[in-house]
Amino acid sequence: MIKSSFFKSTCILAMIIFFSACKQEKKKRVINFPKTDLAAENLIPKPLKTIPTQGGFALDEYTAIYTSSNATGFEAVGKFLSKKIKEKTDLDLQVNVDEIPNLETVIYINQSDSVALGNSEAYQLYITPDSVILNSNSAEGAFRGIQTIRQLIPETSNDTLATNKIWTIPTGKIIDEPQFEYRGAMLDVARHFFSVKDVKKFIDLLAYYKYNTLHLHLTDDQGWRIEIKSWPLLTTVGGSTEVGGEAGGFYTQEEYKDIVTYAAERHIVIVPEVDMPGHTNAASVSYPILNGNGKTPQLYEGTQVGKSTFDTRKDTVYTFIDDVVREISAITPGPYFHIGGDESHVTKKNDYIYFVEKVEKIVHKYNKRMIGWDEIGQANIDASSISHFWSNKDNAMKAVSKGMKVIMSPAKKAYLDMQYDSLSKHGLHWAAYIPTDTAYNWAPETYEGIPLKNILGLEAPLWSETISNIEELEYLAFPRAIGYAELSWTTEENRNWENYKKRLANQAPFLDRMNVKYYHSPLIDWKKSKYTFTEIEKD
Ligand code: TNX
Repeated sequence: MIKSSFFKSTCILAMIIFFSACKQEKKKRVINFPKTDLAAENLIPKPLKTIPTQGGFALDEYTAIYTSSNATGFEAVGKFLSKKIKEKTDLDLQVNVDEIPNLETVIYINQSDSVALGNSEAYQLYITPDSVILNSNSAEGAFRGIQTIRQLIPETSNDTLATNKIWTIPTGKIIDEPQFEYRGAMLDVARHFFSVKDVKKFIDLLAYYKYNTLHLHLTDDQGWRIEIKSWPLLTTVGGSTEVGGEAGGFYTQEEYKDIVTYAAERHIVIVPEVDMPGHTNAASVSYPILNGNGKTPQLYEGTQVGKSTFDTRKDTVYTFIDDVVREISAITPGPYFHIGGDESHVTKKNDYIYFVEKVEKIVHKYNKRMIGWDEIGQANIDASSISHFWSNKDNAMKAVSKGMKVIMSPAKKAYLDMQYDSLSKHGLHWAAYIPTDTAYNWAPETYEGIPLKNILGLEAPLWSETISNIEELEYLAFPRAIGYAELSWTTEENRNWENYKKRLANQAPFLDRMNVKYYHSPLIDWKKSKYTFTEIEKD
């Protein structure tokens, strides 16, 4: 393996030298000195170590991409980078081709077993005037690394001085790896349904900031959004409406698989959530036998919580849950299954505990690791299960005492559906107002004394009571989701609001080019971009 990859690399190098020698007739390029260095930069999340050198790598039509070809997923990472460079610069960079007559500079994406790259998402980037070398021991790490390359490519070329268009990347070295293994966002597609296209756009944006998880809140009182073949009424009845009374909707299993694949291509894992035993009105309207609140369930288009519950003492309920967990697990390659478990205000405490313990066994039967909102810490569950801390510290601490890991989503700091301030167009404020600086200026590492060794990572949930389309989603999620990306990747000593603020301001051209309707927080001196609204619309 190692020998053959060494041989391949040597051949590629020989080819590069050979082709470089054959390009005399090409016009001389003039490389502008880069305006920024690696440290001043646009990079979010901030890398672990950045060592700038004085110089520039010329990205232009004579650049090619080579990847390890015998390591799983590397060529796909190279192709993804090429596609993104095309979208940004209109350059067509060839990937792993044998013949490039005028080859001048190379981006090499290389599998490396180096000990320094023990974390599968770690990568090292060496940028010199002739080459960009990205090393990682897995395609996942390489994928994180190419986001750094994307962010280093300037939005505009220096075509005024050059005979051909050149995008100058500052030279230097970056050594990087994430602090937390779980870096997630959540989208509530139950209160308002979001199309596959919307979810994919959200995934694209998350990938750019090195997120690795998207949690989909697939069911709630107002809607059931995932096809379950053995219980068809869940979607035809339970998916037929949403908050405010619009038509609702649901993902067929094929559509869900499409989302999962799209996310996997971006090294993002989908975490499916079926919220229970509360938040189950839509399921109980579809199949009243499941209902445990003693009332006749009816479709619900409001936004109150805590009124529904499954009948936790009925066998049929567990047969139902077995089918649901089985069908969803079969189309979910990721390791997690989220059972919800929040705000079951009309489930008796004993029934709640009995329920969570039984459902944990079902989740294990289908080889998934259970996640539940922090209330599940009250049950006697396994150390492998994960507490999703959103409001109750005592519950999270109970989980810690069982040796469980915790995902940090404290509503006061990390909820994307909280309003920025009292003037915000969308959002709620029951937990807090969360302006852009408040969202950034806290430390998940030490929040409420949850021990760092128990923290699996951070997740920013976006509940959708007040948003019903992608523009509204973007208004609440951006720019705050960019800050949460940094909180979960970058260590505390490496974070600083004043420095982050400048890097965030530099995201405007990217966000504009992606047609993201982000909240123009007055705290940020947003960089002007060349894109006008109509140009973006044409894309
Ligand atoms: C609380 S957070 C909820 C959700 C709401 C959200 C609104 C949690 C586990 N439950 O049902 O949508 O507040 O901010």
